[in-house]
Amino acid sequence: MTEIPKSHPRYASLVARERVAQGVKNGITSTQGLIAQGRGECFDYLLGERTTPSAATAIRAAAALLLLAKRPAISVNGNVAALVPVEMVALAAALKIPLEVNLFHRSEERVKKIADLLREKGAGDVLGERPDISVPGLDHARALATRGGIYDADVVLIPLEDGDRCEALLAMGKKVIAIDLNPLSRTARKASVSIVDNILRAVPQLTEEVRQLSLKPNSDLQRMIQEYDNEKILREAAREIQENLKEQFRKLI
Ligand code: PTJ
Repeated sequence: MTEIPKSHPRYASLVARERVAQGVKNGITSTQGLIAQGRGECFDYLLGERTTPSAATAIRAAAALLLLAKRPAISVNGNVAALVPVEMVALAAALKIPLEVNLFHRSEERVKKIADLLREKGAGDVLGERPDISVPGLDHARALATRGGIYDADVVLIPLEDGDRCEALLAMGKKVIAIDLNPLSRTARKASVSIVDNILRAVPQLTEEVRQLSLKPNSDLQRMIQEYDNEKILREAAREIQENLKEQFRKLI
């Protein structure tokens, strides 16, 4: 990996790039994952590379939803595994649930490499290597699922995904939590809770919220979910981008 000095003004962004590039070299991330990372970087730039107030609200609602779920599940793809393997293991441990590998550009070799990486980072149970059922309505490999995992879950966390599976999981009656820097993406627009933030910042924050909210009574969490309005959160995310751009252009012009 290229050594990035901590003093570099674009340290976090360059480290993320290195992780995804290394993920491709190690056979964990698809080559298409590089393009997805580039698109994400662009939206992060528009957001001002920070967890905005609307994203913080969505993260809190997501934590409440995961804690109230009877069977929550977490999906991991090649970009997620490259960027935040340790952090995903910590989130799964805080919720006491397995991680499930699910890929769009699926190869059995890549599924195994990701599952091995997660186990190496401390994951107890990793699903996805032996899918035994399909999510209805999808004609691609993302349909593959595991009974007892995503297939039977009532709440599913799907970071960095295209919109198809989000819609198919919703059609199965599940609640879906997305992490996606693009507030205009199909996933973000359809999800029950859309966290418009970089996964690097969002997942540690989500784990922290899970730990804190687990100390609260269920009635408090239920109230939080009742009061949560995802359309309003997306409108706020759009406004936060607008405000940031106005400020940046004011400096430029
Ligand atoms: O490993 P695979 O085969 O399952 O493939 C994974 C990718 C990400 C390649 C696949 O799911 C894909 O093509 O996704 P899309 O359609 O490019 O959507 C990914 C979304 O995640 C885009 O809206 C990006 O803006 C967003 N994104 C990219 N990087 C980040 C991100 N969101 C949060 N944090 C990021 N670091």
